[in-house]
Amino acid sequence: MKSFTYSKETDTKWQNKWNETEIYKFDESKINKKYYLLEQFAYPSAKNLHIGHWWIYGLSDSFGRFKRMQGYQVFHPPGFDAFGLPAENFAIKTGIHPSISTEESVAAMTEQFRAMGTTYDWNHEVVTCREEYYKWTQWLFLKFYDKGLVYRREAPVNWCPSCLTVLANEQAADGVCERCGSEVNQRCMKQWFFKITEYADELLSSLDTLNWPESTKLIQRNWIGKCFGTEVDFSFGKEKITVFTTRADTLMGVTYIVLAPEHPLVELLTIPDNKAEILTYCRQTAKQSEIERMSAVKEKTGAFTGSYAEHPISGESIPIWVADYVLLNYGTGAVMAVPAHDERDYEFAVKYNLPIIQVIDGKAEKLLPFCGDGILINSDSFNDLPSEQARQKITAFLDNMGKGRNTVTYRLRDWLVSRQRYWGTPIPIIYCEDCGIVPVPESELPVKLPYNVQFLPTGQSPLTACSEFINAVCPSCGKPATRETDTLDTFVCSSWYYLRYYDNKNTLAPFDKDRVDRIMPVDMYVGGVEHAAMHLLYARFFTKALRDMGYLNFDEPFPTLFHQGIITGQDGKKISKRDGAVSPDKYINQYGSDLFRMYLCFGFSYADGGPWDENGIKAITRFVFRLSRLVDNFAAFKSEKTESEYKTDRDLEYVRNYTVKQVGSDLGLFRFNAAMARIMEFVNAINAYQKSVIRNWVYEEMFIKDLVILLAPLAPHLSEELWEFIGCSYSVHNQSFPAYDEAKLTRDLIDIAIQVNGRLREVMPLPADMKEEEIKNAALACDKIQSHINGCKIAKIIYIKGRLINIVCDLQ
Ligand code: ANZ
Ligand code: ZN
Repeated sequence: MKSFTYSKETDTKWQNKWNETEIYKFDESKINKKYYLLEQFAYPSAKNLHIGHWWIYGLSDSFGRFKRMQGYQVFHPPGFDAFGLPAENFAIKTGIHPSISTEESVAAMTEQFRAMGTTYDWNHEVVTCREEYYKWTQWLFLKFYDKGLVYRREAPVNWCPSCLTVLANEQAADGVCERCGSEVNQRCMKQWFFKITEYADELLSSLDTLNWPESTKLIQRNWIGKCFGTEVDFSFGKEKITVFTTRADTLMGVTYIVLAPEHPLVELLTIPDNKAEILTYCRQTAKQSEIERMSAVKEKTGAFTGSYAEHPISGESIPIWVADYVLLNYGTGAVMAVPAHDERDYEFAVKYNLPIIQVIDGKAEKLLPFCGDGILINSDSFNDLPSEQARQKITAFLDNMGKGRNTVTYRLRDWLVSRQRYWGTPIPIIYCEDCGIVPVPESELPVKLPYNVQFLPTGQSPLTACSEFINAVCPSCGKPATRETDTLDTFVCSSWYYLRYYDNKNTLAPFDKDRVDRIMPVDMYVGGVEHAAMHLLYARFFTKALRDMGYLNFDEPFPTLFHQGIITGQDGKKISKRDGAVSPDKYINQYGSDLFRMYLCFGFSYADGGPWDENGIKAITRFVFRLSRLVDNFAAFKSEKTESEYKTDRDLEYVRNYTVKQVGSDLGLFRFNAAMARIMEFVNAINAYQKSVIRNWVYEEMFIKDLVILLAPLAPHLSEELWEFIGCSYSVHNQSFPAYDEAKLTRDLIDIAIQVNGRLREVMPLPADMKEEEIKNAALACDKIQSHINGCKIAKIIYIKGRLINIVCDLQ
């Protein structure tokens, strides 16, 4: 008799079969049962899938397999976020063209995804660097432009001196480049922006509707940073300087005004004598990053414009300063300084000898600055009011005079999308000397990335030196014109990819509205928490904007989100290509891919991750060994015996039902490690049964089948091989997830005597904790009892707890 084996060859055998039979092809006729499972976009920079990829995509795939078995038509498409800096830097180093290295990576990763045994439906693949995709990224850019949601302006931007490109605020969050760690500085450049701020309020409020981890919603809330305050106008001749404050209650304590060095009024306000000093100061500021400028520990610096503004209530003259601790992009770019009650203003006032007027009485606290709320003093008619009330009164007072108003500001800035790089979606814009900014007409899309360019470490995009690309004809007047040479941040590509998958062959539009409506929203989005403030926010913005343009019918792309943890190296740092030792290939070649997948499932918590440790693989090897012996034993026994009646085994039934119930809930919650542990216990229980004296193969087979089905999501090839080995027909992956019997979920049974009109007719072993109603139902469901009742009307049922049931009928 042939014994069961599992190896790498088993993987290949079933991968081929799955391919031939297109088992994972999405069946459009079953769209009403769709379940859209999506993992974060794969980035094809590495030539090999490393453990991190297996972790993200392999385990999420197991979740998808479970959903299939629950009867869903799972839509699980693969894709590659294929533009980006690494391929271009690689080209500068090696001379290999980004399109070649990227397509090679895509091909290699595709092979590996197949080797992993994923349920991907490759018919729906999306690769962002291909013309058929980026044409539509450009198309969408133009739609946003038409709608006024894209604009170009001169802006101080985060510049990474090592990557030689601009970074979004989100990519320079700690003042260092997210990619290379270099310190970021500021530059002023003409840049393209998406007006995400227009959606700040909705992006914030609809967070409440999302089934996301609370911590992630909080990150988005803070990033959006909604803040209520007051705008106050200080007049300067005919001009007015509007400041934003959250502390209108301190208005009578203002002793100077500060403008951001880049504020448009600075030039006008600076008196001739002070021009030189102010100019030098503003130039120095430009060299620093926003983060540096906001640093609490940095010594405050500034310069006096020589001008004074009029206080809106007292009419006093207030000196106007310029200082880098005020940022242009927040509030109005100007503040009213209240040194008695604000740390930064206090420090500044002490340094430059400016007056300090206390207007809030902090009672207990005697030292200035006192930054809390309190009772107003030195504030004329507003004296004695508590801060909160004073804020309202003062704002209303200003509003009445037309010198102030309630306002809301957001921390969120518009999304800067220009990148001075080659390997990205070209921005479809032409500059004409006569017509200015002219969008490329739809019929001329895509604006193709030219192939023949030079990759040199000059800091300039290769596109700027590519005349074939730059020289264009103005679509509006026909004169020679030039193309925009910036490309789009890759986050633009990933802001809409989830809309393309289902309709990825569409050549007329990025997607068809009806089709997208049927497949969206994504039912489960699996991705890392690092995307909380970027991708997840951008994609939500895209969805909402496209809805308002009439292209979509829903508000949120990813109502349900799961974050997997990360697998770190032994040192606790994120695993990277450098950890060559942890390439999964050696395990896969040695043991087969399922062994590796099961180890990832078993050895770590998917939600938490943890440091990589290969020792646990042995436990899985032993498990597969025990499992193989179990089915060998079963097959041998079956071949010897004939089919026969069997006696149920209470313990085995209990473990079976318990396992089905637990594994079902564990898999639905990504608790793969718990599911694996339950399945191992189930193997032990079947093992014990095989040693019992009343063993019966017909009975045993039911449990073995369930076992193989339960294992299928976690070990797709191994289970398929087992399924065939025990004589079942292809495919285990088309089986339903087993049901369990709640009644068998207790080991403690008591015998209940069942009488009909006082005569004992049956004894039923029932769970000790079964409720009266359920026990009555169980008794009535029994055939033998029904035959004694014989259709007669039941007068009453008497139950004596833990002992008997007497069914009283009107016997005719
Ligand atoms: C007067 C005042 C008095 C302030 C006081 C604070 C305390 P949050 O809460 O973070 O939104 N501010 C306004 N615009 C600014 C800018 N562009 N750059 C730097 N600082 C700016 O902070 C709001 C407060 O930050 C505002 O309230 C303003 O200072 C300052 F006792 O106005 B306050
Ligand atoms: Zn023109």
